[in-house]
Amino acid sequence: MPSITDFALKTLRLEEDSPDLGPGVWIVTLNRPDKRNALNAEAIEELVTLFSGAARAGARAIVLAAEGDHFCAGLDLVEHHKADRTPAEFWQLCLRWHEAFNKMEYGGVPVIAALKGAVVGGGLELASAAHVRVADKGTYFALPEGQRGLFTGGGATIRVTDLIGKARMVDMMLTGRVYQGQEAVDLGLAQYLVEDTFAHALALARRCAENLPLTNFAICSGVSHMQNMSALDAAYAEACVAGIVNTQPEARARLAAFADKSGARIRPKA
Ligand code: 1HE
Repeated sequence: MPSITDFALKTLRLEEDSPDLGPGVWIVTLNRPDKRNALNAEAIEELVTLFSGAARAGARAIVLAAEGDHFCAGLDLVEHHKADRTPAEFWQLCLRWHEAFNKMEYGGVPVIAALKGAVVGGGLELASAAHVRVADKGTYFALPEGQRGLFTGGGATIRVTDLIGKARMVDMMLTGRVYQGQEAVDLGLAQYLVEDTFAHALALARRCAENLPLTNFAICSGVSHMQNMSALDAAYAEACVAGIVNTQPEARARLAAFADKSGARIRPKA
């Protein structure tokens, strides 16, 4: 089977297995800064490839970063305009967006998005498929689809609505409302507001990479799957996943450390 590093990426940059990053920590960088990292069809295919294979290729945590001043300007509107797509063609394209973002959300590897500047339209759809979003004071979130005569096609109706609720989602789409700063964090669009989003995302990724891979796999796929189920089925699935994860032999040393009092205790922040 070809390795991820065999693919010549054009719209993304991948750094992996660097001693500077830590074992299993990958950096995936959106790399079309001249186009504000707008997602063309090629970028979506590269995201599908990368996130489909990351777990099997040994990724233990991924920072999703961006080159330039903006995280992502969403759908490549110029490509879309020039392609003059039919409804069927755009439907198919949206399925590839879903494939890419589902591979991120359900792929089992923690993805930490280091946000900055515009996180708009499809850029917000991409960010909302990450497990953790880190923003700075210049980061802003919007869904300009309404203004452009468009509709979301990369999962915002599901993921952004999950994050902020239906009423705010519809308001963002109808009125072009922009959220930023602490308000965006309070609403759930990001979990952290920091000075240096890349440094913070990398620190979080390193911390996640210290967890056992099976535990991360369960967190970064199980929680999402269980949300899609009825409460009764989710409880059953949770017990089943816990049955596997909580008896993994790799966890025994960690449990032994707690039992012999050498393991770290959980304390409130100083
Ligand atoms: C683009 C795109 C793009 C920039 N597609 N080329 N998304 C939007 O409606 C957001 C559209 N973009 C913007 O509002 C602004 O570009 C930004 C706020 C993100 C950045 O502004 P700025 O002043 O730094 O850059 P700019 O001068 O507007 O653009 C610089 C270049 O990036 C320019 O290309 P150039 O070749 O003329 O230099 C722009 O054309 C290009 N560029 N954004 C294509 N989005 C699955 S459905 C999802 C539906 C959606 O995502 S709709 C929301 C689309």
